[in-house]
Amino acid sequence: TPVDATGQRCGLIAIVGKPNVGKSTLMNALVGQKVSITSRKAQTTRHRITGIRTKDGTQFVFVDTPGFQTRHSTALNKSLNKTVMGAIGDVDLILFVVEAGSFTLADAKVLSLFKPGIPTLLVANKLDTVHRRAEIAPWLRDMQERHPFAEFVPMSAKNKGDIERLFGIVGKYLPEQPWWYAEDELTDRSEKFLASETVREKLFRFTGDELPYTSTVVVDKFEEEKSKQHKRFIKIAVTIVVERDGHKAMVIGDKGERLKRISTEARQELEKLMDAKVFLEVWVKVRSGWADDEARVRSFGYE
Ligand code: GDP
Ligand code: K
Ligand code: MG
Repeated sequence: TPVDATGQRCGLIAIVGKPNVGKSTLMNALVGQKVSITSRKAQTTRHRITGIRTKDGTQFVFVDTPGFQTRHSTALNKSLNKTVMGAIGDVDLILFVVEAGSFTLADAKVLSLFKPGIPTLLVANKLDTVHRRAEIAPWLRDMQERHPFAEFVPMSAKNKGDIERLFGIVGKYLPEQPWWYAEDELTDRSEKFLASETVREKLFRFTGDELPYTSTVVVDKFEEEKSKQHKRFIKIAVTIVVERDGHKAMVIGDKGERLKRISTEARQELEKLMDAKVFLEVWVKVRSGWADDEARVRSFGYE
């Protein structure tokens, strides 16, 4: 590794783990609240970069892996995981996130995919929810036997002090090299892209494994309105495109309950991400069905 005269450090850190362990929460906490600032810079690497934070002479480039699937070994899931693994194939550090005190089959499957040689930290997240703290030490010893983790970081992504401590630990693993991005760049993804990804993530979370990954989310409208009262006000309309009637029913749920949940959670997350008021409209459409089935179902972010 060439030593950089400026003394700058910079590197890629993958945040990996099964769904719901707190990867996105951790990501947001690490990148800071204003991930809304986007860059028009074309993607110069093969990596799926979602968040950048530059502090104390070090540029941390975090790679989020939201789509990691472990339950079914379908061809699609395999290819999805391959993409994820490809993206983290040459990172400087892996943050393997689990819930403190827990290690399930799904966690084991994710862990089994790691290539040897990349330093991996065990981030034992949600420590705040662990009531029996005495059980953490024996659990950590057990984890030590499962994988040669470089370090163990029991923490809570919701605790600011823990986040600061994590920066100190992660920084040591990043090589001395010039920064890749400007100091104030926080993501290389557009807000429009973030909108579709966020809805897609909620869609998958709330429909479980039944919904095929062939479903997509299309952004039909993304408009920033001029507003004197609010900080920013963004109107977004997206369409969830599914293949069959049955899938549409699945997305909409009983009395529209599921679609409402998807859109509400997506809107709340986008408001945080973009530091703005968001009006989100979510439509569901069957791509290859009867003309009658094109009847659209609407769900508002504001009730
Ligand atoms: P992901 O699917 O791995 O990206 O998980 P999320 O970041 O979406 O988090 C899943 C849930 O866990 C959310 O309800 C979070 O608020 C919650 N969560 C994440 N980190 C923590 C933590 O440190 N403590 C607690 N109590 N909850 C957390
Ligand atoms: K998530
Ligand atoms: Mg996530």
